[in-house]
Amino acid sequence: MQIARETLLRSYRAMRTIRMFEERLHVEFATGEIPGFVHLYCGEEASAVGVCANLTDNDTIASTHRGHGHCIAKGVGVAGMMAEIYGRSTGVCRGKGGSMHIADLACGMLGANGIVGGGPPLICGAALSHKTLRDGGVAVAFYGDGASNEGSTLESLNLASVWNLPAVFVVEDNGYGEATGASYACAGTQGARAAGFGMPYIECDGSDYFAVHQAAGEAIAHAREGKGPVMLHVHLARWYGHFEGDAMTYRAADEVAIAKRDHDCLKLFRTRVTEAGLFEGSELDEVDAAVADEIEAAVVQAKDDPLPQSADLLADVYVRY
Ligand SMILES: Cc1ncc(C[n+]2csc(CCOP(=O)(O)OP(=O)(O)O)c2C)c(N)n1
Ligand SMILES: [Mg+2]
Repeated sequence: MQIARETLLRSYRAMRTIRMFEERLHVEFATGEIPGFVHLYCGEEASAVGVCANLTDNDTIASTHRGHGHCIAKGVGVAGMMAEIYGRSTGVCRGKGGSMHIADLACGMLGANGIVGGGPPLICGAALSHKTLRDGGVAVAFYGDGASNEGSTLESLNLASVWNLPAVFVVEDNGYGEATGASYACAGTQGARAAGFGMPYIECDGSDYFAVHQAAGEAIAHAREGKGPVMLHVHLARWYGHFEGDAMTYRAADEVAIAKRDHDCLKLFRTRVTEAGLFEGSELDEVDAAVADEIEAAVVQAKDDPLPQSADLLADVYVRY
């Protein structure tokens, strides 16, 4: 499939933004200025971006505790995200959500989620809304291999199937749930699970933006055409620990080095588009420089922004319908 040049450039920028956002957080978190936990998405960028390149603001996604990449890929602003992570009142959730609860309904980002397996049920609700309102929207849940074993996830697969919902279940399989290997924790295969619930299953290499874009395009088109839910299984590697501070003693010494050398989605993307003559390396370097400036400005601003006032504690927390 031919992907428009503009889409490719936007996708490259989004992947680079995720990479630089996360690498900067890795440095900033170590200073102790960021409250709570952060879980970095570095190495997995092509999954969020390849999927979201097939979505519009009318489509909805639900994310995970490792959610920064999904937010950026769906169009949440970097400055508001950084301020949120620093707990500032200028953050997208006014500083009350933090890293694991970033949401921006204006662009269809229903939220990162500290509850493993929390996204799939939300996506059933969103998909039911799309179907009932006939607005043409598709709802996508990103969740990990660990989350794939949660009862809430398995119930959601069932519900989406029996209700024939316009939903896509993206299993981001990085091989670990915290320190536990997926080969130890996950029975059977993801494909057999999809088949068990009567839905199509597609798998792809998550380091290859083009492969993800193609596979997600097929899955999302299927759901959008009213043919029901699909499971998309994306194979990935995470470059940092489960959380910042994780010594990763459960991983082979060279595992991350090999992933960085052979499966870096940004390097692979650059090689492919420059060899095809679609972009000059210098054009992509300009994007990198612009993103670096954007991240720097976001960090400086976030550190300078005010904390929420205690009088605002309950504002925006409870909603009456
Ligand atoms: C319901 C629930 N159980 C356990 C946890 C603790 N926990 C946080 S992340 C995580 C592992 C999740 O693994 P996976 O779904 O593969 O996502 P990854 O971290 O690999 O991106 C666990 C067990 C939690 N936050 N919520
Ligand atoms: Mg995992």
